[in-house]
Amino acid sequence: MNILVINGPNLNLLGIREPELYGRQDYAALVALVEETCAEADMKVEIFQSNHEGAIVDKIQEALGKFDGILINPAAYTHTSVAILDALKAVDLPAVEVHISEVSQREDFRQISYAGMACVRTYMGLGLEGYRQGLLFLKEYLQSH
Ligand code: CA2
Repeated sequence: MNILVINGPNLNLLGIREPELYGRQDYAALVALVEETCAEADMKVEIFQSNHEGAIVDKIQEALGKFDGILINPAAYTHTSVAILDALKAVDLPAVEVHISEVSQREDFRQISYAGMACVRTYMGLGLEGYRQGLLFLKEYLQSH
C-alpha cells in the first residue's frame, strides 16, 4: 500500500509561530510522525510539501498509477482551490483531509473546504495526531474497498 501525503502552503513553518493554533512541533516532527505511523502500519509513504497551488495539482495528477491513496492538508488552499478539488476528483484515488486546527471554530472564510468535497473523511482539531488517525483510517478504507 503506497500513500502520498501532501501538505500545503506555510505548513513548513510549523512550530515557528502561532503555537496556540498549530502546536509547538515543527515540520520535521510532522514528517517523523507520518514516517513512523506508516512504517508501523506497513505502508509505503511519500511526503510532499509545497507553497504553490500548481505544484500541488501536478503532484496529485502524478499520483495516478503510483499511489493507492492520498492524505492531504491543503492548508489555505482548502478554502480557495477548485483546481485542487478538480485534481482530486480527476485521479479518483481515496483521499483523506487533515487539518491541525479546529477549522470549524475559526473564521467564516475557513468554513468552506473545496478539497474536502473529494475526500472520504476529514480530521480536524487533533493537532498532528490527525495525520496518524487519518493514515490509519486510509489503510482500513483501502483494505475494505
Ligand atoms: O489547521 C490546519 O491544518 C490548516 O490547514 C492550516 C492552514 C490554514 O490556512 C487552514 O485554514 C487550516 C495554515 C497553515 C499555516 O501554518 C503555519 C504554521 C506556522 C506558522 C504560521 C502558519
